[in-house]
Amino acid sequence: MTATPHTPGFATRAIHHGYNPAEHHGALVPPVYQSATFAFPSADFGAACFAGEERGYIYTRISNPTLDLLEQRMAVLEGGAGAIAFGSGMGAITATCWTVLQPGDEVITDLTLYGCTFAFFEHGLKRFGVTIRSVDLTRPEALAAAIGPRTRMVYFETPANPNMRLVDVAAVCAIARAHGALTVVDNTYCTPWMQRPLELGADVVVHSATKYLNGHGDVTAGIAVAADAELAGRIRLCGLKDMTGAVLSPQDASLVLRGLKTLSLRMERHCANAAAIADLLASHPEVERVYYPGLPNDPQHTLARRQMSAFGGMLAFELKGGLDAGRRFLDALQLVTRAVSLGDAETLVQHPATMTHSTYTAEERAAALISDGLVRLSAGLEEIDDLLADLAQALDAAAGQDGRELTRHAA
Ligand code: 4LM
Repeated sequence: MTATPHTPGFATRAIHHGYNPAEHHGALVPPVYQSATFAFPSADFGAACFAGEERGYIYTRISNPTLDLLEQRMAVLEGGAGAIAFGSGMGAITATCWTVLQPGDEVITDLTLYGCTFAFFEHGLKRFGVTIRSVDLTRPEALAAAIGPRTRMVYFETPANPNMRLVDVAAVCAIARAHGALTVVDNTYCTPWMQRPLELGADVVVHSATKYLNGHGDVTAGIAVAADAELAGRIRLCGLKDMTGAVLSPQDASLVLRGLKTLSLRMERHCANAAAIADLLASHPEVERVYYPGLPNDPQHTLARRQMSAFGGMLAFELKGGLDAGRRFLDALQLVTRAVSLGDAETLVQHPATMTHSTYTAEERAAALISDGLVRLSAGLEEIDDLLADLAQALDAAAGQDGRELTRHAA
């Protein structure tokens, strides 16, 4: 009787997949191949590599052994056929689009996108003859009504940055596929630890690896993972090599590999801290509304339970005092850090309308359902009591109350 082969779990793969120390002089930590170019053993071998007849490293803008390991690990964690590493999340997004889009194509996006992704589509791609149409993808029937023969790509984030809108990945992918369109999902907020869009029918997943995947705020990086090996190959040779050149440095790839080793542990803590912060905010009299899919009364709680295995480390909220109260809140914080980006060990708070989403005009922001008073929070890894105390005193300051009184009703 032969034993069924054991499939390693997520955390094990994030630590071990694709690397055998015995093949590297026993080095426990994968070496950094800090080399831009690679020597060919002969002219014929070099030519064969260029022709795609031999598998060999040529030049780091195409591939590199350290990047290769990161790509293999991300492909297996997302359940894809191939991954391509980039120097930033925007590199991954733009390279994917440059690979598959032609003038005359249409892209359907959700109403809400990260600010620079919106700017790339709306102020960038449009100049090259691509039509961008924003549709409320939280209602799959709206996509079914809007999609047409020119629609080449459906693109969204779930949860969306910054207002936490959730899109039903399986429903949207099914409609896109039936119309011959590719679905590209930005999985930055979730990471494959808690959501795997390729398993729900998406064609490409993109990431800002700057965020949770690296997790330590010291690298900008991006990843695209394709369900199909042929598409992954085209994104590498067209989108990365020729169209953007947005290559990740081997040193930075090794930092992302280090980050991946603790992804599971970190995500558990990010999620637990976010849940406790959401509870504090939801019960605070100065808070108008909390956007966090883990709250049982959140309109998208059921969908979150269906397609995510946890509720994540991100949330957003509006204060009763609007924009002015938000400014007072941000300025009163002492431990929680005022900064853009997300997924770091430090809890970060920022104001989308004047920071990450200031690429939108006021009208565009209103259409994207991003209110001027919205505050976004990325729950870090600090002790939760310290975070709750700082947030409570800042909420009190935002309301113009005395700090000690405030802390009492937050308890
Ligand atoms: C931020 N975000 O929100 P690079 N996709 C998503 C993102 O949140 C981001 C990118 C792509 C923020 C940066 C300042 C959902 C970035 C772009 O920054 O190019 O790695 O990723 O605070």
